[in-house]
Amino acid sequence: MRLFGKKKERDLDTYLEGYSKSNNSLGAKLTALLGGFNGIDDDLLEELLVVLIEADVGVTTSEKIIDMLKNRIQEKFITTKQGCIDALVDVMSEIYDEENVPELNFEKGRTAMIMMVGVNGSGKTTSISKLTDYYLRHGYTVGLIAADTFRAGAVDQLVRWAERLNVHCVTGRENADPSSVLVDGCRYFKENPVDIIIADTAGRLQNKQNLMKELTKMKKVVGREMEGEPSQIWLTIDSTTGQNGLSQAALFIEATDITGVILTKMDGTSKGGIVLAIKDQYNLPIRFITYGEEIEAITEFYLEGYLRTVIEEAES
Ligand SMILES: Nc1nc2c(ncn2[C@@H]2O[C@H](COP(=O)(O)OP(=O)(O)OP(=O)(O)O)[C@@H](O)[C@H]2O)c(=O)[nH]1
Ligand SMILES: [Mg+2]
Repeated sequence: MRLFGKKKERDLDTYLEGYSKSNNSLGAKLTALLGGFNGIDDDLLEELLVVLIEADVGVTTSEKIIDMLKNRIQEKFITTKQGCIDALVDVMSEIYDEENVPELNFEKGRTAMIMMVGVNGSGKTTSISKLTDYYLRHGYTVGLIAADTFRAGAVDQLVRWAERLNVHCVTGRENADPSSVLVDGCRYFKENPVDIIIADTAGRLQNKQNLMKELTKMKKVVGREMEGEPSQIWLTIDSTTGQNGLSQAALFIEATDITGVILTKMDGTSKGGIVLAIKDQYNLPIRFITYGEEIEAITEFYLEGYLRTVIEEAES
């Protein structure tokens, strides 16, 4: 089994603790299917395809996985349940292709910006507070910009978090142009530097043209103030909304240069397979998963942790 490349140095136990709180129904479904294992045949592969589709892997990616698995089984004369699981893990690793995911390169003493985008209620503001806490715990200084000027109460929500976490939050008036708040924020943090600025944005789903126009403008004004920024534009996707949520999120993917995904609400009815669909269909890495409303309920994503939770039960 190709478990796993470059991130071995991390503490896997701490990591898995986060995952164990996340729902694991791709794993549960695999366990159920492989529990009755009596040989590899077309029926098994057909049932496996259904399991993947039901677990939100998406039809295209699921079919690709089954094709790759079939080839591997033939090439390597695989006949056992363990052989089948190992081959499936290999195929899933190949689909996710973690080795080609660029490392995040935040540096202490140099300012970078993460701009958070995503549909209403997908978890942007909550994830920003979790990320702030996470990066503070890792020794970075953090500042916030409340550029969601659209929804009443959105600014207050972020300001309350900023107060709790003792970081500065730049705000604008309700209904102000979000780009002008971003400019104010960039200028404030030029005078009062932090390592990571995280900007909240409005999640309303306009038509694609408007969304594109607004996101393009936001990115441009930030770039004008701080060269090369925002270097990260992260999209929050509510993992409980499955393929439906994914197609809404796709509007944002088409509208701007998303660099990563925060997969939220993994403690809910999420089926987990969406990880593979997002990476395969949009070539976007999952940067973090969140799994609860508490501030600590966030963990950096990496493939080994994910695949272990998917396969561990099936192996036993
Ligand atoms: N169970 C659970 N709930 C979450 C998680 N992340 C966010 N939520 C909840 O989801 C709801 C929406 O989260 P927000 O962070 O306000 O979402 P948003 O994207 O900022 O929404 P808008 O500002 O309306 O665009 C809140 O009730 C959060 O508490 C999570 O990981 N698990
Ligand atoms: Mg919000």
